[in-house]
Amino acid sequence: MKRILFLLALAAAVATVTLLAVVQFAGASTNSTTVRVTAKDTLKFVLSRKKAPHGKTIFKVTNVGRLRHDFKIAGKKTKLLAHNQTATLTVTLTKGKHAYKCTVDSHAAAGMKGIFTST
Ligand SMILES: [Cu+2]
Repeated sequence: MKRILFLLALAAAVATVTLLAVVQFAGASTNSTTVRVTAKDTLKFVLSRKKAPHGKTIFKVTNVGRLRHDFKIAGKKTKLLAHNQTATLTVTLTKGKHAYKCTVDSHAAAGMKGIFTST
């Protein structure tokens, strides 16, 4: 009887360790991707990458232009950026295509927009 209890305790301990390992592994999969975005007065954005694994995505947006620009994606946007200012925008993106744009005046209509793909 004692032997059976010991085996049950051992099984429970193994199950606990396995569960902890699985939880840790799941935690490791919440990695994020950083995308560098450059806003230019040619009314274009240049992105360091146009796709990334879905999930937490960090856009580091720098305005190298003289005009003011912002960056909007997935319902979130940066503050209005003056020359050489940088802002960080963290969004959680679902699998699929996400439109981004500058919301200043008619910048988007002039070309300051694009599609970011989450895989
Ligand atoms: Cu703009």
